[in-house]
Amino acid sequence: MPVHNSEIASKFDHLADLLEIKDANEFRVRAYRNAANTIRDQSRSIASMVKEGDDLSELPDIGDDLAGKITTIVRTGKFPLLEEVAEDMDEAIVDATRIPGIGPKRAKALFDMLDLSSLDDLEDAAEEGEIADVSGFGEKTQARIKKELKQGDITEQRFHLDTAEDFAEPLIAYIREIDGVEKAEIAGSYRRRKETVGDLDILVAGQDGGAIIDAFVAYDEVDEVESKGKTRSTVTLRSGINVDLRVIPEESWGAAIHYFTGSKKHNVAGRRRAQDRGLKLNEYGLYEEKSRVGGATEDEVYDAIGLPWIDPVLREDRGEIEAAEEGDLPDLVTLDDIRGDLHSHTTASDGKHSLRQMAEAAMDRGYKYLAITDHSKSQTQAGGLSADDLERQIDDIAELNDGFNGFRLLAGCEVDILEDGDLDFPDSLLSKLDLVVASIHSKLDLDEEAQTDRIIRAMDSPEVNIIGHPTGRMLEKRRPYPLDMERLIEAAADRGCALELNANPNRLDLSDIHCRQAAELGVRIAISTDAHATGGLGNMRYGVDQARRGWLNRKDVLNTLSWHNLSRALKRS
Ligand code: DGT
Ligand code: CA
Ligand code: CA
Ligand code: ZN
Repeated sequence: MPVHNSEIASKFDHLADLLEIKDANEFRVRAYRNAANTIRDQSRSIASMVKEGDDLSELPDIGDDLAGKITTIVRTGKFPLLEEVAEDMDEAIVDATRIPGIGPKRAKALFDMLDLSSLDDLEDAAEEGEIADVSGFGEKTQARIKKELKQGDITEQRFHLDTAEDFAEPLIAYIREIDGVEKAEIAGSYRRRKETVGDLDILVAGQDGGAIIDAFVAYDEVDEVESKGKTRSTVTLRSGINVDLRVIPEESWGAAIHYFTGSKKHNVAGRRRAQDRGLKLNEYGLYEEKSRVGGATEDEVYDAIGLPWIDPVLREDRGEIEAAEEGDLPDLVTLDDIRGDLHSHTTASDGKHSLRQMAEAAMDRGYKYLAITDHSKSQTQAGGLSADDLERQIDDIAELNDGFNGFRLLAGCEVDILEDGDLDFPDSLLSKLDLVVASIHSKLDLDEEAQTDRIIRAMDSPEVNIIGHPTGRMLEKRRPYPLDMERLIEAAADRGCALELNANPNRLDLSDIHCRQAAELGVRIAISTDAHATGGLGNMRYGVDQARRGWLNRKDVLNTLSWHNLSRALKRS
């Protein structure tokens, strides 16, 4: 089985983390991180590029040395440098980096200063108030560390949906080819398109369970077999993700896929409705007294409990059952409804491709428009544009647009929101743009009131159209900054400002719940990829899935509008 892009990328990221803990040269660390991003953003499989003899050093940020390392990983599945660096590494420090807000550098500093050797030590130090005394750390960080360690979930790994896909899709294709498999589907949180998944739940309809499971555990990427029976098996794949597989007879398909899709709460609600109707619903079927009355299809299951079929993305027991009962289910937005992308970067700031390359990639996706929103001047480490640079880019975009037919680049900017809520560029400059995304990239640790005020002040500028990645969360890495989301959403509604649903699978920021709250108050959502390379535009589908989990329909989403209507919607004043 070929090595997936996400595996290669996470090896480089991991190496960068370890090197940071070891105080390695900062440029070297950055080089590995950039490589990880490039690899993750590739729409093509790096493994197949290696197989075809493509020159990897032509990829952005990949030199001969990195190309060689990638080739080794693809050919052998191993990364000797990473193994070498990991050898004498203190595992506890590595674990500590999973506490949101504690990166490799800070984890190392804490362990050194307080002479710690385990997470238990760290928890004790937090309890005794020693952390607040270390320079660079305060009461707030100490309280956070205490809280995170108490929750005890920092060592329970969840997988980003895109990483899970890298492993799940080839696996399900393999399973469908096994003799005797009539049907196979991935259920659980994966089918509900949740932003992170704990494990994969695979359901197979077939007769000879034993033989099917033998073939399943023989799959190349299976690293460990935890259990193996006639109807069920649990294994761990190379990535560390667990897979639960169950084999059932085909006549139970509907009841079983319904059960294993979940969520648990949705199931419980469904079972209760069945009981109210004198029926029993479980993973094997629908029963009246002792006899089976259905359960071969999901439609049959829902029909028996008096409901239309409910899309898996809605099955969280957040009112979908009541809505279904009243014929009030949302008409969910689809990827086909998306007409363009409203947040992207080019080589002018920290992107990897030119205006023209980004435009062509957007046209290839069938888009009518793409907003170029490079960083503003304060973002020096991300190559932020000066006012002059931006003026020049506006001209360049106008010139390119003259040559396009039925497509346009929108001149935009991802303008930094400064500490006090001021913007990094004056309104007089921003007013020359088609669209302005305003984002926070610094001072992430303000308290809730200050941070909320800061964003609301930014929205006071009538030039701001969209708040970028509104909560700043990085899934499994950084919690959202403290924000009063209700107040923020109300302020956005009052001002006619949209909120972004950043489609990058590492962010998916806004959350499903906040998308829904925003839409209920009439706030439009921009589903944007924040692409830093042409391949990044492909992340749109994760954003759309998340929007669907947030009950959004087409009219809730800004970038389903034609350019004609969008240009009107962007005029706030
Ligand atoms: P995950 O893996 O943490 O991302 O979340 P899920 O939703 O995939 O949960 P998982 O893998 O524990 O179980 C898969 C589905 O099986 C779950 O969504 C609903 C069903 N299920 C599991 N345990 C129970 C249970 O105790 N009661 C009911 N009604 N359903 C359950
Ligand atoms: Ca699961
Ligand atoms: Ca499971
Ligand atoms: Zn951006």
